[in-house]
Amino acid sequence: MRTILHKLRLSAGPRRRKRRNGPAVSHPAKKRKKNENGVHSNKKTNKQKRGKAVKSSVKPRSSDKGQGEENVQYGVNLDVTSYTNGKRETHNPPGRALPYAVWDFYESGCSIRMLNPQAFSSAVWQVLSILQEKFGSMVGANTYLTPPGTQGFAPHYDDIEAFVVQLEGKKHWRVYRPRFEDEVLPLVSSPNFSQAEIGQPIMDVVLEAGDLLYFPRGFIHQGDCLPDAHSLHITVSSYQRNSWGDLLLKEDPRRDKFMAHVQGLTKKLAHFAPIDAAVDQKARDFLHDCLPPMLTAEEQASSVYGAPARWRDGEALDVAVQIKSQTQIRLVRAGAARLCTDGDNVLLCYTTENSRVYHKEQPKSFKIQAEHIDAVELLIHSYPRFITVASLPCDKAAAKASLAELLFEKGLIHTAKPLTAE
Ligand SMILES: O=C(O)CCC(=O)C(=O)O
Ligand SMILES: [Mn+2]
Repeated sequence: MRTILHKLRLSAGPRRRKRRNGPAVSHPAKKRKKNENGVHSNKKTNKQKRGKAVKSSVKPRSSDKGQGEENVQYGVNLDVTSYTNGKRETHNPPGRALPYAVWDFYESGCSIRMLNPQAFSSAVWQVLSILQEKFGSMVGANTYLTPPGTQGFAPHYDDIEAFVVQLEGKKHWRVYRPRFEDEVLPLVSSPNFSQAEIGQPIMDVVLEAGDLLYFPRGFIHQGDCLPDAHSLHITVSSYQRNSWGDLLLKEDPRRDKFMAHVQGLTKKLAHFAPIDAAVDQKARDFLHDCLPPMLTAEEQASSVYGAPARWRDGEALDVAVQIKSQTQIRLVRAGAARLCTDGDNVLLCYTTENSRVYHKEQPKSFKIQAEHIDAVELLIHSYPRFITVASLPCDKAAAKASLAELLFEKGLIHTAKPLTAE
């Protein structure tokens, strides 16, 4: 990595080596997996799995400078790619990538992708290790070096959250929305797409050194170099295979047991979580927000507002309206009242005394005696049916009558027929 960067800086203009026409095709393209864009993988290569791993190259900062010390292997640490006339090719020869040959590829118009720069640069290692701690997920990186006027990769999406930082030169980026629902936040990277498959970009920008571009996994992207500038960028990747879906996909014999346990706990949670209290609070807020019910003329006439009580000659007349045990009653409206618990008390919260001006009145409620609770519940659930006072489930007839009178006075119930004075 150091070697390449170093040389690039020294030779900012085109190199004077004999150039091939177009991308280097003299090396046989290595056979690749179809989906080769998921290159931020934390998976081991087959070579590493076999134990013939690339020599561990994480070294102290001072040794980053050592030229030619790192064993950079094609296909493991570095890819040589091109995308010309809609054709994406990889030109990795077998074996070790030596600067001389890599620069020759670059001069021929190929892009150079370094797959794990953190293993070669302590600066990258440091940044990634800090991000890894902050994100709480694996963080990886690739660097991409692209010659002027070329493109090294076909449009594709990756399976990682991508933070593209432009390090040198410029790159023209086009970013596209996920095309289908099942490509939103995908679990795996895409194959290469043709230009016809991807639609119109939602972002078309040129990044310059120091610029940062973020796109979530699933967003199709392609980057190309303008004729006047090369590009070097690093893509920092995070949250690869880190979703709940990935957790559920883990195959482990203990998974079923674990899932059963989680389900059991989730059910128990409903018992312990103060869901009822939360719903009560929400409902009380709503009852306070409500307009008072607007009664029809008949409803008015059969409610406290139409009761015959009046004042004459210094005396209240017809106060004792006759609610009898056979009087049929119902709430004035569904939703005009709700039983809510408040510590040890049960309150009836109601809307009938609300103002037509928002929150002009305080929330209205009153305490319901234990002997009345079931009866209020029945009234609420019976709406729109009328029920007789006698059918209220209170132990004593007096309790039935006192509840009916209380609710009538508050304007919460009305009778099937207007009441008359005794
Ligand atoms: O630079 C390019 O051509 C593509 C880079 C890319 O796909 C990436 O950074 O994820
Ligand atoms: Mn990509």
